[in-house]
Amino acid sequence: MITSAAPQRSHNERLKEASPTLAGTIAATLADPALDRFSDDDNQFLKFHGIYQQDDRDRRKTGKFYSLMIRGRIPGGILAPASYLVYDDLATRHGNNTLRITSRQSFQFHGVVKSHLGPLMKSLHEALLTTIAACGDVARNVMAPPTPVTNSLGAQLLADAQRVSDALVPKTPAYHSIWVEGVQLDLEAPENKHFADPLYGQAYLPRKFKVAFALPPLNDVDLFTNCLGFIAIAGDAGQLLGYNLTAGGGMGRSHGNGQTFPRLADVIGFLTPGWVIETAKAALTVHRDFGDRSDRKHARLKYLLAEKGGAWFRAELEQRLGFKLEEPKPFKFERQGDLFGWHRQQDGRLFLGLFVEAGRIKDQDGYRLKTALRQVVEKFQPEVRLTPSQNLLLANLGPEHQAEITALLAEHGVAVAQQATVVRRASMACVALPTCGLALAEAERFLPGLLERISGLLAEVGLKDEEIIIRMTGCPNGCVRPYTAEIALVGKAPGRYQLYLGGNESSTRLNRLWQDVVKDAEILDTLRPVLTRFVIERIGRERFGDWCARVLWTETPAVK
Ligand code: SRM
Ligand code: SF4
Repeated sequence: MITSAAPQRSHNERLKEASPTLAGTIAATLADPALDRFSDDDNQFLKFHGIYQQDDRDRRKTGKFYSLMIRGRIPGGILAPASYLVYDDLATRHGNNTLRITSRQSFQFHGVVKSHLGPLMKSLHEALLTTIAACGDVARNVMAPPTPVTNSLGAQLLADAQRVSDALVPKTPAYHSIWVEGVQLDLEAPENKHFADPLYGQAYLPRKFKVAFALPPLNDVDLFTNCLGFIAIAGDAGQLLGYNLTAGGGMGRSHGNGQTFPRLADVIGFLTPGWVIETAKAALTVHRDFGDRSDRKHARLKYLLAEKGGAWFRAELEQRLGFKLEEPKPFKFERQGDLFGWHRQQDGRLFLGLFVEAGRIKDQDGYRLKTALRQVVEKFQPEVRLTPSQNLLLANLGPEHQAEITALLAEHGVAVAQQATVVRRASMACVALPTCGLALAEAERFLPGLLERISGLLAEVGLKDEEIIIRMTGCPNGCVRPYTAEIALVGKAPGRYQLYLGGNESSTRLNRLWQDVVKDAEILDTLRPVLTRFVIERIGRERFGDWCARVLWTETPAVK
């Protein structure tokens, strides 16, 4: 009889099982000043602690210059003023004096050298902040709508997001021992050698797991791109009835590997608010138990949904929960994005939405956003909210301070009215070069200049004030969710991008590959004829992405 051998577990799987505390030899390396970097295996463990070892790719010709990227765990992107000031201060003292708002409502420090890592992490901990599970094969930062709502539904939704985030944090003792006590765990001690996380077990998940909450009609969290989603369903009186559960979304793909693809999540069923935590945990264990542990490119939950189907997932979930989900309730997403400028909250106080180009809070030339924000937060103590579009909201401000804050920002070159063109405000770029080890092309450093030229092109073809959602990534991993944008440029090689067209305003549709290779210098010439046709052929106020889906897709076969 011929039996097929079980597929071999990947190197990462064997690592996790061999060192389930995720301690590795991080503390020992940290304590050794002669070492300028962590070992390859420790790099894998570091991710679970929210840390990536990187090297400056601009300087590779002259050698490898290592530094660390550190990512916070900030559920819903909500920070008390004191916490914001800690992040700001640590970026100045230990990082490259910038803070990077991520596309999942967190902060990243870049450029932290090894000798600064320990002090930075300890200071975060002392301020009751954490980076645990911001990266790694675990549940990542939980997203939730950042726009302030003071009704009970909004508050309950944020509280649920926070509770889910807390419930999915791994319990390893290594985080505390390394970053707080500075002690290398004894890996041979039985309690460490045989440590098993109560939720994740010894091998954690096959891959990352992403959770988001959304409040229709706004889909500002890009809900369907997440592994697991909770769509709030309101009753007639505006109360929270419960959530529609979604599962199996994800963006990441690889060039030349047709087995990898972006996918929008399926709507699975409806649950009442009391079941949120148990449902999130049960869904995570479905990924834990069934995800592919032999091929990391095929290990996301989305591939299980794609191959086994939503009904299978629902049945697995119900079996673990011990009850049947209700059928999904009707809902409708209409738009995404942030509100900029001054807005009144329902409680009479104000919030201020600030556009942050590619999420980078910095001081540069006459634009001193970092200093300005520090002064505003110190003086007026707003709650700070990071948005999934890499922007920032200052919430709970008294109307009496509006003029003074506007003036203070203006003194630092930060405008409150007309912060950026409409197309720039709707854009996102991933970090890419010089820090991201996976970048094939520029993104954060290239998009601002490109948008300048695209704005010119839009004016030229008669679309001056047209909002078109444009996203750029340095590789196909999809870190700013390019596959739901109206126009996406996905890095293929230095100076070369794939061009995708046809996402929509509510982020409920994937775009399609329109051109496989566009040189950076030719992007405008490639877009010009398409935009010109759009102006002639659009129906009424039809958006660019919708026109692409209605017209372009029907006349042109999808590029393979
Ligand atoms: Fe991402 C890997 C940056 C959101 C899909 N991502 C990376 C790494 C860590 C590169 C690496 O593995 O060496 C990047 C670090 C760059 C740097 O120098 O800082 C990186 N990802 C980011 C951030 C900072 C992009 C940004 O400009 O804002 C985002 C951090 C979010 C956070 O706070 O947690 C970020 N990454 C995303 C998203 C969007 C989202 O989650 O909503 C995605 C697509 C959604 C998804 O997961 O499917 C995403 N990142 C990936 C992937 C592809 C995973 C896959 O399924 O194939 C990788 C590569 C990997 O994991 O192997 C990746
Ligand atoms: Fe790096 Fe690619 Fe993610 Fe951009 S999309 S940050 S290049 S992994």
